[in-house]
Amino acid sequence: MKTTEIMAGLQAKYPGEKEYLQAVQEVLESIEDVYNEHPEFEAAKIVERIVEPDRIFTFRVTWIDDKGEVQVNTGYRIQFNSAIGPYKGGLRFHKAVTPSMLKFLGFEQTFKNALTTLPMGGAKGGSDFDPVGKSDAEIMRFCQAFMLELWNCIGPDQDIPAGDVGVGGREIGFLYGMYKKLAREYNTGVLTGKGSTWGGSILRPEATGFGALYFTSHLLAKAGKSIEGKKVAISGFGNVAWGAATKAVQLGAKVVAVSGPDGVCHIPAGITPEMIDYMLVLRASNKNVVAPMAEKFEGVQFIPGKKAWSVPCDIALPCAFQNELSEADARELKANGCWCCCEVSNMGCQPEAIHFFQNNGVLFAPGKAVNAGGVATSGLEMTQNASHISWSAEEVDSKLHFIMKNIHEQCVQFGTQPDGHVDYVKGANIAGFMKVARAMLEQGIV
Ligand code: 2IT
Repeated sequence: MKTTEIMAGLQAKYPGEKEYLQAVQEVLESIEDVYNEHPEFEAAKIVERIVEPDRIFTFRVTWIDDKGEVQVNTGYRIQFNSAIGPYKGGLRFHKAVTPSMLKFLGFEQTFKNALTTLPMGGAKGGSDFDPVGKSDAEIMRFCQAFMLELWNCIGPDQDIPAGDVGVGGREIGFLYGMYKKLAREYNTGVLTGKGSTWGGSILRPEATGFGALYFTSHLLAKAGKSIEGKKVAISGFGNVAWGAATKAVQLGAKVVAVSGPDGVCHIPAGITPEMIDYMLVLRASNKNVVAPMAEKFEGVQFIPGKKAWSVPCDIALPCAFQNELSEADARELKANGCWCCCEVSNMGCQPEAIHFFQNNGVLFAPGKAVNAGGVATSGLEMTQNASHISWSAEEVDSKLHFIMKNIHEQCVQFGTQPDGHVDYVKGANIAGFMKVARAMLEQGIV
C-alpha cells in the first residue's frame, strides 16, 4: 500500500470532500509502514475497504417553523464500519454539515471506537439544520421530522446514534420520543446520551470532557509533569468544553479561556464553578455566543473575534470544531508558552498545526484518543440498557478512567519511537487500525 496512490484514487473519486480526504490521509500516513509488514492485509484489500463506508442513508427532512413556513433540510446516516460491533456514533446538527464532514467523522469514529476496548463499529450522521436562533419548539419539530426517516435505519443492535455538535440531551429526548412512537420499541437501547431517568448513563454528559482530562493526566505523567496549577485554554463552551473545564478545575488546573464563534472570554484568575454552570445556559440559549459570560461575571474579559489560542496558557484543549486550530495558532500558542495540546474536538487541529507541535517540542495527542471517553461511556450506557440496570456515578467514573488509561497505554505501545518519545498520532491510528483490520480479515471478503 502506498498512501499517495490510495489518496490519488480517492481524490479523483471524491473531489472536494476535503475533510474526508484529510482524515484518511492522516490515518494512512501513520499506518503505512505497519500495514506493509502484513501482506495478508494487502491481499484482502483492507485499506481500500476500510476507507469506504458500508452504506450511506440520505433523506429529506421537511418541517414547519414557528412562522408557519415550510423548511427543507437534508439528513444523513453513514454506517461506516461494523467489523467489531454495531454501528455507533453521534449525530451532528450544523449548517455546514455535508457528506464529506460526516464521512470524516464516521471514519475517525471507527478507529476511536476500536480504541475504547468496547465492541462498537463506526458511524456518524446528522443534518445541515442550523440550531442557531431556533426556538425549542422548532428544535423539537425538526428532531421529530428527522427521526421520521432515521428510525428505519437504526436499532439497539444495529446502529446506536448519540449526540455531537448541535445535539445534546434536549435533542436526544425529542429524537427518542419519536423513535419509540414509530418503532414501538421501549427498551431504551437505541440512542445514548439519554436522560438519567429514562435509560441514560450517569456521567454521559460529562464523559467526553472528563475522559479527555484523564487522558491528559496520563500523558503528562508519562512526560514527568502534572496538570496541577497549570493554565489551560479551552475553545468552545458546549457540552465537551463544559466537561473539560469541570474536570480541569477538579484536578487543580486554572482554566483561563473559553471561547465561541464570536470571540474568547479571557479569565485571568481562572474559571469558577458558577461560570462553568453558565456555559450550560449559553448552550441552551441557541445563540451560539460566549460574550454574555463577560457581562454576567466580573473578572472575565471578552475579546471579540479572537480565538482561545491567543490567551497565554500551558495546555491547549481544542473542544469546538474540526480544523479550529491552524499553524498560525500553534505558533502563537508556542510563543506564549504553551507546551501541550490535547485535541478534544474531532480533527480539531489542521495537519500543519500538528506537524508544528510535533517538530517544536509541544506534546500533542489526537482527538480519536483524547475524546474517546464520550463514546466509551455511550458503550457503558448500552451495557446498562441491555442488562436493565443503572450504575452509580462512581462505577461509571472508575470504568471511564480505566478505559482512558488503557487508551493511553495503547498509544504508548504502538506509538513509541526508536528514540523513546511517544508519537500519539501514530500510536492511536495504528492501535485502532490493527484491531479493525484484523477483525475484517477474520470475517472474510464481505
Ligand atoms: O465524536 C464522538 O465520539 C461523539 N460525538 C460521541 C458518539 C457516541 O456515540 O457517543
